Amino acid sequence: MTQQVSSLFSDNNLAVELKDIATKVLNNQRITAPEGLYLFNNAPLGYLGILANYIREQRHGSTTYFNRNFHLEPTNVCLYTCTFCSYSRLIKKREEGWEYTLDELLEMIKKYDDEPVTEVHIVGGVLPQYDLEFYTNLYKAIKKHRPELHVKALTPVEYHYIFKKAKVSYEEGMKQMVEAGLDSMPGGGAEIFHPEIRDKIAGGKCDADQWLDIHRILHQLGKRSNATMLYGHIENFQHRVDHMERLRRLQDETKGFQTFIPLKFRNKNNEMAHVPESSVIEDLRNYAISRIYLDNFDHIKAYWPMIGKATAQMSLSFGVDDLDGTIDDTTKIYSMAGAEEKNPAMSTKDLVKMIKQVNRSPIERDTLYNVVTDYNEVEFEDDNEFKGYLNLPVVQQK
Ligand code: V47
Ligand code: SF4
Repeated sequence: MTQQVSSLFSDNNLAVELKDIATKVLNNQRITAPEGLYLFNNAPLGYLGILANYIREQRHGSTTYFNRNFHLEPTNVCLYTCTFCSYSRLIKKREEGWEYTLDELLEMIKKYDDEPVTEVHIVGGVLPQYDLEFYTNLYKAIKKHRPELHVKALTPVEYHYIFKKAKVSYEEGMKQMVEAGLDSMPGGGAEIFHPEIRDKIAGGKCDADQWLDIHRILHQLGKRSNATMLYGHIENFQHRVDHMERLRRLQDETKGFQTFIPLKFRNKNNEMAHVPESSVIEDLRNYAISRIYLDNFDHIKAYWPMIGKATAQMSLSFGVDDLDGTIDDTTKIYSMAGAEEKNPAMSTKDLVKMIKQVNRSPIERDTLYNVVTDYNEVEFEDDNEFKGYLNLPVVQQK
């Protein structure tokens, strides 16, 4: 037990319920859904940080993972009308959006030929011409051109639509995708599973069971995937616990999820602009509770373009052990929604420095968490010049 953790038990003001939860965490016991809800309603940030950081350091020490990827977004025109989405253009306004052909997408892939990227993350809107044939041909073409590039592509939202249109079962459809070159699936499209919220913000697209079924099938085919939760809008804490509970159950069954990525709702340029965004405190509490609740997930990831670099640095003390780093401004999802980072590009050097500045150990990984480069021994010549992102005032020593 660390000094910080033992301080929780000697705190006479700490509720007995919180001490009981801390005891469970120390004994590697799973917390229940009511306990998860209790944390959301009652736990102070400091308490959550101590427990989540304890779990993070037990599992990963100070290691902080990142990978070098780029995004490919075939289209931003979409049949669906999710109220939180700032990115899509409705079919009736499709001239304002983009719809790339297979050849255009391959040209984009080729632009990275000389870059040491290990993964392409493909995501976009849902449209009839982007069908089973289109995506199997795209995956095959990518693999033919650059076989070692990991294809992390689409979500159950797209696959559900594609398979329904092609009149194939989820099993058959996912088998064809994997045979064509799909290596893993990103975590998007999960939003909030509970129908009370899902029907209001993401009506018409695949429901919770369909989302989970498609992940289950991919896991059964021996592939891995991620999971997200879009939080901080019209959902309440019960909906967040319900969301994590459904993920935890599937993970018990398949062990196929690699990382959980909480996605902070951003309110610019969408139909939910009137909904205020969550505070940084709430963001950190949410990371910490995710780390405590999802005991069968190896990793918790922060998507820095969305929360900003300073919050990303702080998240590394609240359960997060993985940062998503894009090497280029290749995703528009968050800049269009009012995210901190208008051009979410950071060089590997800057990402490494950002991690080292908060005394964590940067490791570049591939998609499956194999080590690519250990940056702990690597020093950059201008290390001392780095001022960091927190912009803390200089405290004069007396
Ligand atoms: O499903 C859309 C979210 C997701 C907004 O698996 C918004 O490695 C906040 O899933 N405010 C897509 N969020 C992105 C995604 C993702 C990102 C990084 C890494 C991985 C991974 C997956 O973006 C959507 C939706 O939940 N989103 N609009 C918005 N206004
Ligand atoms: Fe379409 Fe995805 Fe936007 Fe929903 S979140 S409108 S499915 S692009």
